Amino acid sequence: QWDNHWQAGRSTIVHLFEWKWDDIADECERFLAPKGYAGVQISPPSENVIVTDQAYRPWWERYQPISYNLVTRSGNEEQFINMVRRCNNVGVRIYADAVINHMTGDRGDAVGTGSSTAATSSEEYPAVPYHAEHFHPSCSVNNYNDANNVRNCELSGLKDLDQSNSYVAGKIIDYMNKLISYGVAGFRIDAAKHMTPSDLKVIYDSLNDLNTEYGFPANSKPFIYQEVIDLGGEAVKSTEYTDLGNVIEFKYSSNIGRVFRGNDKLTSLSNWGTGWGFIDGLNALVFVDNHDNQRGHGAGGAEILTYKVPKQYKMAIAFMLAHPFGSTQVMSSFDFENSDAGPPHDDNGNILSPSINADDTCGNGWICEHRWRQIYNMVGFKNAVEGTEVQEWWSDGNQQISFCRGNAGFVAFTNEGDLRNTLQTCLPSGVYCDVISGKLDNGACTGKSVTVGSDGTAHIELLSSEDDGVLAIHINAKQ
Ligand code: AAO
Repeated sequence: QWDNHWQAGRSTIVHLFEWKWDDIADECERFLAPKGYAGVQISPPSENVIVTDQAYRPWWERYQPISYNLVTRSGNEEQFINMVRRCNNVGVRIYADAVINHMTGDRGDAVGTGSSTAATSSEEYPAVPYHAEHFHPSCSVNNYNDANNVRNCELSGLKDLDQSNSYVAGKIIDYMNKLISYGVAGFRIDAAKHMTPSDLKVIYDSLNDLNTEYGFPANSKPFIYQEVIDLGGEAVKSTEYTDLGNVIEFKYSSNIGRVFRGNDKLTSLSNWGTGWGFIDGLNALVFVDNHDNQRGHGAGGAEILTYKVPKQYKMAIAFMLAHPFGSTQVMSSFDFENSDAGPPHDDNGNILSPSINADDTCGNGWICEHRWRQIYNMVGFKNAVEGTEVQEWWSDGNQQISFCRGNAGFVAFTNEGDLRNTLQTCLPSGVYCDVISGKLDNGACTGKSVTVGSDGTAHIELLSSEDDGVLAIHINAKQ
């Protein structure tokens, strides 16, 4: 449950938030595999309620399941199966967002994306089926100092399933095992904080091994990463869940945002990791932002960096991918102005596909951060330096840092002032292409080149006027 099943030479999960299954399959083949991405987190595949009382269908309707049928705005069961097969065929793993804490909010007589109906006010979900006896009595999550309140009441008014009930656990296990049979590599466990660890253990222990037909070795357990928001000071601790699988370390997201927004010094990153109060890196799934905190949901508030602050955002992502801590995840967004607005869609509410521009970026309202050169090239950096440690940490004592990853890669940052210095890169002598300002194209560098001498040092120049505040070179980008 801790093995993320990334293939050798691959790393990082990209969250293709609200993407359609057919588009994800195309993306695995045409972009993710060639660029070295290891996997995709998909939006919840379970049938959700259709929200009809808003000006548009919000993204968050997908966090209100009405059944475990695989029919959503992203596609149907056949398209799901096809996506997982095609992505696995090119070595890209699929991780499903499992919404198993609750069903819908109180939405009267409701209809789902696969035409299932529910009498939500009386907790009747015939397409599972769940009845009122399968839910906790109604009360609101309103006291994060009380673990019972957090776990046994309703998060945002969402009908709270009782996972200690063996029938409920059985339905959840059947749903997750169906996804495993179709070739998924693991699960994000939504709202894990709102479920009791011992109940989750029963569910996880009943999951099948990964399906060997999709290239997983025999006896492989699904990768589990649990959404437990723990910034400190509350009753529920992330460490209650680390014995069960990985946990999303939200302190990572808020702290990296604070530092790269300039509210702390880059030099303070020298002990990044458990030195910052994070859980152990082997247990942690980390990101700069996710689909909640990029829009003010969840936790982290104004500290969180997003695509809307591109220079600092790319620096924070570059640092995350240059540093060995945690299983890394990259957010891929659609453009939004309103925190409720759903993905780009046509007049009938059908999700639009991203268009792909000549320079690899997306259009049609999709941001596709994972297609930004500075981001996918840092996935390449991470893959090139796999298995090495941070060495030769240098800082100016303030807002400039650099470090090596073994003898395989070197990265430098400035968040204030011009960096002009001769620094140790730890690389064999030669000319390297900076994969941030450009890329190696048929042996020619489209950006800055760095000449490393026989003693491993190089003159590094990174000016505050440049588009990006980071420079990165590695052994696979030698000219
Ligand atoms: C929607 C509507 C609601 C409506 C409901 C039912 O927006 O108005 O009541 O339907 O009809 C998503 C959306 C919700 C949406 C829901 C269902 O975000 O707006 O509700 O779908 O459609 C908590 C949970 C965490 C959760 C997060 C959003 O602990 O699990 O809230 N995230 C997941 C998903 C998310 C999804 C759900 C769960 C539900 O990622 O997309 O919701 O499936 C504190 C706590 C956190 C807590 C936050 C926010 O955070 O620690 O645990 O997250 O509050 O309530 C400082 C503190 C920090 C604190 C924060 C905010 O930063 O340090 O700890 O302040 O107070």
